[in-house]
Amino acid sequence: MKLQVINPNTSAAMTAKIGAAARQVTAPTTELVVCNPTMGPVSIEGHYDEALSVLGVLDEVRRGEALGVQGYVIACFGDPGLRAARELAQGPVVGIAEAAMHLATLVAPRFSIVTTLSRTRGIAQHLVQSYGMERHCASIRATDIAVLELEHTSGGAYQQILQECRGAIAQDGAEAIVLGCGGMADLATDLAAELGVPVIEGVAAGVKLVETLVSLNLGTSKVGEFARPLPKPYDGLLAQFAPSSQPHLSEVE
Ligand code: 2AL
Repeated sequence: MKLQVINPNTSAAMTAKIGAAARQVTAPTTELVVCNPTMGPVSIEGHYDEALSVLGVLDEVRRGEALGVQGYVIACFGDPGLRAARELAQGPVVGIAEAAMHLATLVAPRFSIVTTLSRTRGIAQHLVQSYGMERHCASIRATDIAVLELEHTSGGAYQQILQECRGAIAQDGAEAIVLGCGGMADLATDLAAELGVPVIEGVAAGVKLVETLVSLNLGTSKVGEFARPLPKPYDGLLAQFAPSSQPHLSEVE
C-alpha cells in the first residue's frame, strides 16, 4: 500500500519529524511518501498562512495521484485543503486534526486540544464545530509556542505543553489530550507517561486511519460533493492548477 503524508508547511525539519512519527506506526508493507510543498509558508499560524498553504498541499496531491498513491494524510492541525484534496484524490484523505479528534472520542468522554499560538485557537475551534466535536471537546488551550520553536526540543516548550495538559485535566475536565500541531508528533509518548491519560497525536492517528481505510477498500465517495473538480480554465498565476478532464495524463509532471 502506498500512502502519502503531506506536511503543508515548507519546513523540511518538521517534515522529517512527521515522517519519523508516521513510520513508527505503519505496517511494514506500507510504503510512505513523506513530503512538503516547496512553495508556501514555513509554518502555518493563522488563516492567511493556512489559505496560502492549500495550493502547495493540492500540488502535492496532484503529484501523488501521478505516483499511484492510494491514500493521503494532511499533517497540519488546521487540516488545510482537506475537502479540496478529497475532490482531487481517488483514495481517502484524512487530516490530522480530524483523525486525532475522532480517535480521542473512542478513548475518553472529553478531550482537550493543546496547541501552539493563541491566535490558532480559532482555527481549532472551527474544526471542532465542523467535525461535530463540541460535545467531546472540553477546551482548547494555547501554549504560545511558535510552530518552528518546536524544533528546539531542548527549550522549555515541552514543559509549557505539559503544564497546559495538566491544566486541561485538572481544570477543564479533559480525560485525554489531543496535540494541536504536527510539530508535536514526537511528544505524545512522554506526555502520556507523565499525565496518565491518552495523548493523541494526529500524524500517527492519521496514517493508521488512512491505512485502515485503504485496507478496507474504502475511499472518498465520488458521487456528489467530492466528485473531481469540474474541468475549466483557471487564469493568471493559477493557470497550472486548472482541473483537467484526463487527470491521469495531465497530472504526470
Ligand atoms: C500547525 C501545524 O500543525 N503545522 C503548522 O505549520 N502549524 N498547527 C498549529 N496549531 O500551529
